[in-house]
Amino acid sequence: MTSQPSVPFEARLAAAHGRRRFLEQSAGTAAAAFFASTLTAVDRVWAQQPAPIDPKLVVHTRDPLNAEPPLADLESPWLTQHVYIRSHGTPPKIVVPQYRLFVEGMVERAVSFGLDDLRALPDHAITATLTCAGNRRSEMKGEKPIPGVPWGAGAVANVRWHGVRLSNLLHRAGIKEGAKHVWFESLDSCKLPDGKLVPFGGSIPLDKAIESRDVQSPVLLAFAMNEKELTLNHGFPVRVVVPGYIGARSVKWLGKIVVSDRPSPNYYMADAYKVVKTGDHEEVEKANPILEYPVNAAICQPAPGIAVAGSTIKAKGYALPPGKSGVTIDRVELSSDGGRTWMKAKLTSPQREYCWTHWEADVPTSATAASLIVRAVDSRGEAQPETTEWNAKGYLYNAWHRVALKPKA
Ligand SMILES: Nc1nc2c(c(=O)[nH]1)N[C@H]1C(S)=C(S)[C@@H](COP(=O)(O)O)O[C@H]1N2
Ligand SMILES: [Mo]
Repeated sequence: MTSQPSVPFEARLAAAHGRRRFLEQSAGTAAAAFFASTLTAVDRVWAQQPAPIDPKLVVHTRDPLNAEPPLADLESPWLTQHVYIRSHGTPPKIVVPQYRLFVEGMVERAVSFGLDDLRALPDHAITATLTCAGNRRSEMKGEKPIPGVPWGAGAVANVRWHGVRLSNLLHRAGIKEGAKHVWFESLDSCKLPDGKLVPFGGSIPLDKAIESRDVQSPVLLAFAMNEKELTLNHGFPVRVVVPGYIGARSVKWLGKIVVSDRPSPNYYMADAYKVVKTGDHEEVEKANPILEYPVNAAICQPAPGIAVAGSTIKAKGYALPPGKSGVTIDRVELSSDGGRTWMKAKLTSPQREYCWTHWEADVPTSATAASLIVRAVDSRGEAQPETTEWNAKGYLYNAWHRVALKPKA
């Protein structure tokens, strides 16, 4: 399992990452010679370049990189073209021929895969929405200011993912009796509050990772998003995609999978990403790690502060069903009178499990209307709540989304 990647594959990678342009600029006439030289040298050069950032994204922090698109860029298309980036540390330097993914722990045989080995496995694609547990944190107001990236409602992306099924690798390794969890460990390096450097990691229950009662697991090891190679910022060369779970469980730059009888002890599983009131050590230790995300919706258009003009206002946005197998968006409702009366929006995209749905509406609006409000209801009849209880880390905010209007003078 140590074959060298072929030249066409290398050329595709170069194109996907804009490396060709970099090489032409920096090496001038030597570019062609550079391309003919060894793959290792080329990849090393690429890996040391700062990863390009989608210019549409609004950057919250540069190091680590955290950025989200303006909401206007999320009202369409269904497959997100401007995908938020949430990184806790520094992306690794990946040298493609040396890359290996290890599978170990409670398995019959520890195995490892090069990138070509992974690509030779049966290909699988899924569409799933990735969303950060901190999405909409900036709206959460309460007891104390909340530290962390002040996300708007743009830390969400619906993506067509291409790769191989996690269960395929697990079955190749053979899962031992008593195994209950699957850990993922990254190749990146993140600085913890105490200054220690650790790789990002987390885990999912084995039930989510393999098929049960003939239902295939949706969990994917992805190489590509929306038909393009993953970029470095999104986890090149391989990332996990766990449909239905908060983004933190979809580990980027995957280096190791460990099968275990307990959840991952990684900081981002055992400490961070929990809903807590005080954040005291004891409370954090007792709380369960967040897995599924809740039902949510946001208005992408109009932008806040728009003046009320006619008798209706055109509104567009997204609605996300909760991350439960088989649950979809049933309806989306809008109100311009503070939630007294509601009208139904038109759903304008597919309604699928693990995927957001787009909606639009012409909302009847009186001259004195001060806000537009949206709420989504899922296929089990559960509605997005009017409020979300404050929590110290600002996670899972899914209260009705409100956009302020400027009433007619
Ligand atoms: N290795 C690694 N994986 C990671 C992270 C990270 O910092 N390092 N961030 C996680 C979080 S919190 C989210 S929301 C998603 C974001 O994925 P994206 O940057 O591709 O949008 O990646 C997850 N996987
Ligand atoms: Mo996240």
